[in-house]
Amino acid sequence: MQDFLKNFSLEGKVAWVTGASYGLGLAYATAFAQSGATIVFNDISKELVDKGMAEYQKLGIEAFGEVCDVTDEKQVRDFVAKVEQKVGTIDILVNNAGIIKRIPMIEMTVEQWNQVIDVDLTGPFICSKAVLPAMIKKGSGKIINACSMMSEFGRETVSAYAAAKGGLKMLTRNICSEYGQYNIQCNAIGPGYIATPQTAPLREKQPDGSMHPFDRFIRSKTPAQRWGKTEDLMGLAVFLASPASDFINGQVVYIDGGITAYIGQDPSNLDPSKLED
Ligand code: NAP
Ligand code: GCO
Repeated sequence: MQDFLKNFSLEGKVAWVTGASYGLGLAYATAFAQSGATIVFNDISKELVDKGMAEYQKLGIEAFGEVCDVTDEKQVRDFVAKVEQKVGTIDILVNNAGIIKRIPMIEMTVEQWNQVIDVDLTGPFICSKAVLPAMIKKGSGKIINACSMMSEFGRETVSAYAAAKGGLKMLTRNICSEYGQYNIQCNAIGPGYIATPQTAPLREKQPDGSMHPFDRFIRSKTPAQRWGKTEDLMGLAVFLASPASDFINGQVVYIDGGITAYIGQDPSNLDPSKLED
């Protein structure tokens, strides 16, 4: 029987994770490196790239990292050209870079709306468009998009983010539709609520030391009654980046502790003393 586990290896692959100086991107890149891939990443500022490089060095990972704004097509094209020259053809792209603005829609300016759409939806379009020609030529490739609970659900104050993540679900399906014939798979990771800097404001303790109301709410909606950890998503990222998932295409895989399957319970039923941080 073929050594099945080799299907999960990323040996010899070049993986580009956007916005990967910290948070989920750093976790994905770390998992890829530990599975044999060469890591390439970008972030929006030199300070963040330097921070990311230091993190990767601490982890024993030799990464290629540069400043690149995913909303700027020239910067992205130049970045990809430099990677192809210095590292090699990009086999795996994770469109991880993202922002969120929590503002009631009628108070949100068009500029604020466009900033979120540009990073969270147009950025993945620009980065995918930059790597697809070489993937087509190579006859293989993996694109993994960072979808979200908000690819399926709305909630107050995140109109631009939800619109972007809903659009990203359909971009995932469209890349699958157009390029699946070249042995290119485009899927998405749909995290639930994960403890990263992006969600820190939703978990901050109240002045009296009590739980943030949203923290209690999310735990009441999650069968696991906890926030996700970045480590929780590493296995799925490697799976979707590896040959083991070659016949999966156009899918959003939710990794959310059960939120999307559960109607939730009365938040007042939760005993904070029994909840995992
Ligand atoms: P994060 O902590 O905010 O990290 C996002 C990274 O992307 C940051 O380094 C950020 O830099 C960078 N970035 C922002 N704009 C950029 C641009 N124009 N070009 C290049 N890099 C840019 O986010 P996260 O929590 O790790 O989440 C990563 C992805 O997963 C995001 O797309 C997010 O929407 C999605 N997601 C997160 C969760 C969650 O619960 N955390 C759940 C579902 C989906 P700055 O520090 O300057 O912003
Ligand atoms: C919010 C959160 C969410 C998470 C994630 C959930 O304000 O509701 O930031 O949007 O980041 O996208 O899957």
